[in-house]
Amino acid sequence: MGNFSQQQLDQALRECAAEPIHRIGNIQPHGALLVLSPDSQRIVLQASENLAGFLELPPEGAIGQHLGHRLGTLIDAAASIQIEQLIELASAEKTAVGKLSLARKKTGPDLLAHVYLSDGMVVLELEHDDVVQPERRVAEQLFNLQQKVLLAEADSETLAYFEQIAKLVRTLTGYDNVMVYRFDANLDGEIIIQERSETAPSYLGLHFPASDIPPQARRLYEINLVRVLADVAAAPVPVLPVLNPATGQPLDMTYSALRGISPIHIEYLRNMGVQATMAISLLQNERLWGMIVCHHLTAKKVSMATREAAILISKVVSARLSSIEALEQSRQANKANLIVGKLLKLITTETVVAILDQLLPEMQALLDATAIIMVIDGKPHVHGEAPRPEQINALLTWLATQASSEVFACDYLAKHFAPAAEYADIAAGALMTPFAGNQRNTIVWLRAEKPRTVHWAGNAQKGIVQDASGSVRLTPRKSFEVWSESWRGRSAPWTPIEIGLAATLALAIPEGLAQKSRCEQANETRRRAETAARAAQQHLESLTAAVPGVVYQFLQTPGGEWRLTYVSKGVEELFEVTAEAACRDHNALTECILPEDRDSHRESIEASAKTLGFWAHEHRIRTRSGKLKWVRGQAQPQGKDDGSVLWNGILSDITERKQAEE
Ligand code: BLA
Repeated sequence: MGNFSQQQLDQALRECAAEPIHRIGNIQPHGALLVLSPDSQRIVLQASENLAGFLELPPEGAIGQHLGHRLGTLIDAAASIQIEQLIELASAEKTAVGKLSLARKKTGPDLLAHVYLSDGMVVLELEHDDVVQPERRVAEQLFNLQQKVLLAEADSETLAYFEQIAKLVRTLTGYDNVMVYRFDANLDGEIIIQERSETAPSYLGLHFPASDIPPQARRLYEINLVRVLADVAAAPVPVLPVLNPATGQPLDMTYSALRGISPIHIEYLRNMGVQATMAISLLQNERLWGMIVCHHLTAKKVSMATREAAILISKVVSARLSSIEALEQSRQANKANLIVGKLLKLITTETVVAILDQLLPEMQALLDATAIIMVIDGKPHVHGEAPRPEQINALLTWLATQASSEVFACDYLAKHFAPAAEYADIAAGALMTPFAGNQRNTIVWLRAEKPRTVHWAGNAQKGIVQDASGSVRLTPRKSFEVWSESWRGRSAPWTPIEIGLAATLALAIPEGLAQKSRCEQANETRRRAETAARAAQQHLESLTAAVPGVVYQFLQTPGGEWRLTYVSKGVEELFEVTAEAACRDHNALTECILPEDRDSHRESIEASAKTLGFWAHEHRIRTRSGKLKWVRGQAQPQGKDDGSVLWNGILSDITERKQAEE
């Protein structure tokens, strides 16, 4: 045992899932069934082999007839009208139940009818109204239920509530054992409440693996809310002909109250020592949340009225479960909204790092995680008790291969990603939001290991068998003796609400922050460029300060305008004009030139601009304070592509030389 590959086990599970239980082709023998054509003729297309026990007519006599004609001798006009009314009701409500008054059938009990539609055809299921279960009691019990439901607090899944419900179901139905069975996120289940007779075994607190109820059965139970199996030992009755003439397939009995139960499940119940069952679906927002499973140690039929009451219980409890979830969801959504609101408030004024400092702890707490990693433009920002950076990088790389458009949730990382075993104590579970945009923006929550011992009802491994050909099959295990397994490397599972919250946050937060981070990066680049420019300027200043005279850069625009683009500090000594004033307006310098030297000065510059020849000129200036000075200018022009000319040059004070010459 236990030496099978995952592939073999998956194949075995697929085979269980492929059994078409809703088209099983038979019913339980305590009732009979007729399939009628959708048209007004109501021609009988199929009938159960035991029809004679209910309508005193063998199936071969009924098939091809229509209700109002030959069958008319059995189903009289009054009953025909009742059936038509039930069909009308079933068209609106999926199923309908009523008593038929059959004039001919004076002997024996009345007939109860259950009507539903199947691929457009009408299915009429008949049962004898002989169950010793006074309807009045059912009504009383239902009244009781209403009261209990109304009095119960509506905001938590309290065990006390389910205990009440289990007690109610037990008094209503009389089963030996009534259990509330709840699925976890992995679809394994646990008996959370049990109300039983002394002879029924206790399963309270025991777990049952997901494979006990294959996926097609779960889907069916989301539609058909109550299943009754009256006797595991009763031979099922075939519906004839096996293939429905309209569909070419066995009849779709999704809504049936009499459907024969899968032989695999019957074997399961036999192994458990159970002879009759009823199972009531409990749905939370249309997903199977759990079931009320009823066992009886001997054969047991329930009346249609009781079955209808069970459907009502299913609906009432399901409505409550849905509203509890909705309440919890809106509570959590409010918390998520607060976080998003905070982000919006901070995003314009704070840096990404400062925002993350504030948001990450709250986001971590929201999903009850041990650590959170916010990946912004591929860069992880970590908060909480997380694995080492290189471990996080490896984990993120692996998670990226799992990414899809849906939230990825895993409560057993090491099973799928072996290196995670090293740090399971701090990160055994991970939940990752879909990548936003084409950037790797995502949020990853990590959860620590939650070691625990799970008590199973039997070891499901014992039900795995290999036949002579080598293929592996799952069969119901023989023993339901407690079998304990210690769970390591797993975290608490992620609930649908948490997964929904993560999806909500994923919409707002990583992209917003990535945008912000890109802005910050752009700002940072600009700031760096400015700093670099300032540094270069200072460098230039320190160089030019060491040069005697004035270092300058002078520009003639394509339009012929002149501008000093740079002038060193020396200009203040030479011209008594600040460098800023000179750059603002070069006339601050040219106005100092003596009027008789101005023309030659201008002409020499124009000539240099035209020929791009080296410029050299000597002229006199008078400074603000009245000093007369000789200035020599020399500069190398450069012609630019746009037609402008740029000179880099030096102005020097040659007064002393001139005076010496004179
Ligand atoms: C169905 N299995 C079920 C159902 C339950 C369980 C409750 C639904 C029955 C119904 O709605 O009437 C399991 N029964 C349990 C559990 C308890 C219980 C957990 O009493 C706890 C107290 N079953 C197996 C294996 C397979 C399998 C290995 O163990 C498949 C290979 C199949 N289970 C199986 C099938 C059904 C089923 C096919 C559908 C039965 C049907 O509705 O026809």
